[in-house]
Amino acid sequence: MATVKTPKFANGKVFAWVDKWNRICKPEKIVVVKGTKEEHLAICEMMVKKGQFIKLDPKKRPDCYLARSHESDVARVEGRTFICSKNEIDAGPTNHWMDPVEMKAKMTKAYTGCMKGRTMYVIPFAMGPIGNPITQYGIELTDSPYVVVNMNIMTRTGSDVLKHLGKDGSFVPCIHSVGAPLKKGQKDVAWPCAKRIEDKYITQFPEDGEIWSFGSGYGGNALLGKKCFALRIASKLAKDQGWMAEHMLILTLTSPEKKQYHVTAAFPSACGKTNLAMMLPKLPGWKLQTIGDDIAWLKPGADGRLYAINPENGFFGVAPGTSNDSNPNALKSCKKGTIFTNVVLTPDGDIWWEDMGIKAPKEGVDWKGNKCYVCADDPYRMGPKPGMTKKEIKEMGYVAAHKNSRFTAPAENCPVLDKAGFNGLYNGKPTGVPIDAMLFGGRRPSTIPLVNEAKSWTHGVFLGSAAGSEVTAAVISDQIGQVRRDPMAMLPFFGYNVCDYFQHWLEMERTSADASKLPRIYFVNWFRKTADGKFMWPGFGDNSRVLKWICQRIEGKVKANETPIGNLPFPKDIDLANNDDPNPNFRVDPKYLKDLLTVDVEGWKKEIATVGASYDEYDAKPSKDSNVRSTTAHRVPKALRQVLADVSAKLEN
Ligand code: OXD
Ligand code: MN
Repeated sequence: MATVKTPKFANGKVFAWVDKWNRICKPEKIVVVKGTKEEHLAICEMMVKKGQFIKLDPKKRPDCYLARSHESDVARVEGRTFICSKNEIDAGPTNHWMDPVEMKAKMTKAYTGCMKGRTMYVIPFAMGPIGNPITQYGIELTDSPYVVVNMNIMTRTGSDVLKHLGKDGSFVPCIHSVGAPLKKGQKDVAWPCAKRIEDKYITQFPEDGEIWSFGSGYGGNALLGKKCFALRIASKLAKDQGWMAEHMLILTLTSPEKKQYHVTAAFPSACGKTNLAMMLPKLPGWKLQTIGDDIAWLKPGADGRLYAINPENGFFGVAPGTSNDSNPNALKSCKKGTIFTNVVLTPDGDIWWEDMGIKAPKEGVDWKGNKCYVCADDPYRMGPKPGMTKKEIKEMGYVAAHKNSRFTAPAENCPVLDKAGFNGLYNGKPTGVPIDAMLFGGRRPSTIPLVNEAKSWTHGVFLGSAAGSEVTAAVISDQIGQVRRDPMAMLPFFGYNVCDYFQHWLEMERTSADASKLPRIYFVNWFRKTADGKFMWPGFGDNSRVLKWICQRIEGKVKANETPIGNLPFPKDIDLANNDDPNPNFRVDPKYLKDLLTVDVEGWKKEIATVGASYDEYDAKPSKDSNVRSTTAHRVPKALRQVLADVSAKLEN
């Protein structure tokens, strides 16, 4: 079959990238994405005609669509995600590795003819506001119109990017295919992808700065600006260039005295970053605004402060659990122009999911496309057959919306968006916003206190390196619910060796123009439970009580309890104003405060032992699958080992 003509591009490198893959993938047609609303909606409508999208009721949800993925393609595939650096040791013990030459040969075979019968879209995209000095650019080639319209929401796409790149501007080249060529006359399926997990590849080549993805259409695997570029490739660029690419939300907090604070927070996937980023503070007089909910790029300023931008343009949020109680601003963000994936379709052309705080329709269509019905004894649940009880549904493990079902919503819909910060501006200058505090956290039912302040930058890096969390449905895994170490919430996203990453964090202090201006570091845990499984802290809007304490610490207005693990609040210093929600689940029970703010010495001894074991593992292996002890290993920095030893010694006394 003859190759279609490669379109002309002013930028020779863009032409070369498109031309190379045109010859290999053999698409039927090539479309260069302009990034206009008309084009976006025309692609969505084309997908409706092909049965790949369902258009939602335009009155209830203007310009909104529902997609249902293949059952094999519902989350990130960490087991098929590779960092292909030249040397295995540079991928490090948290990453799967393959030799880049071998991987390229293997994947080129898979890509050969893979777009037959399909359109190749060329998506020029910006990670960050176009023209901002922190922003970076990419070109993603894909045969998935679902990817195009999601990229339109999640990044700034189209002709403006090409214009900005000019004749020789640089970009991160990305290639993506669903890996499902069509024979002549063959009808397409609703969600094309490679069905077998071993045929999917999410591959980063950090030294070439290239991303090759094959076989999956799921967001984190296929929207290559997000995890692959803004975290894996960017983390390597950041290390080489002295900045940071982190799995962090960014928010702006304004106190009743009108003082502004900027806070970032790194929590693992599906642990409430979107909820915290858009939270409605319970504390009177406090205002919170959103800059980003997933990724922060931070650059050191000449004044020693770290300045952050959100490289994204939308929210790829977890649907179940998002409700008017937990996150009304997220629900408002998906009122228009949103793509829903794997949620329930209601008979009136709207969507529904578990824990949406909205009664289930009498019947609907579940994420697999099968009918589902309201539960007999709980109007907020759905089951696969009429009249089923909550217990029966739970025992079957049935959910009507997939646990990792998502909404892709434009950031501009968010009612509390900090527009200037989102546009990378601070005091009218394109610097990004200066960060006052950085939070780490995770889902930890025991041991970890509500909030713990690091005693120094190095201690903060230690706290981040020691982060752990229960595994969630955001990844295809047989370990869901078990605690795994997830340093800085970056475990699935390091673009290089985790030990070097720790060292890079330490270097940010050593190389700072004024290290006293670096953000203060905190470890938070909203997820502590009693022995009988009840949450001890309401979370959501009540987290403003913790943020206030953090601001007071920054201002030097409140003392802390200096313990072996870090500085904890005295219970009396957690402001309990406005603690009168009629629903006890959304009220702080003061009887738990003491437990939430006391060091569980025995629990911490075990914690320290497991952190030590994770360090030993990081020291020992060149990559995740290797059984060979590396002779030239990259080691966990001595400074972090020293903190571990110090905390351990103090716990013994
Ligand atoms: C995400 C993730 O989608 O972390 O943001 O998995
Ligand atoms: Mn994430």
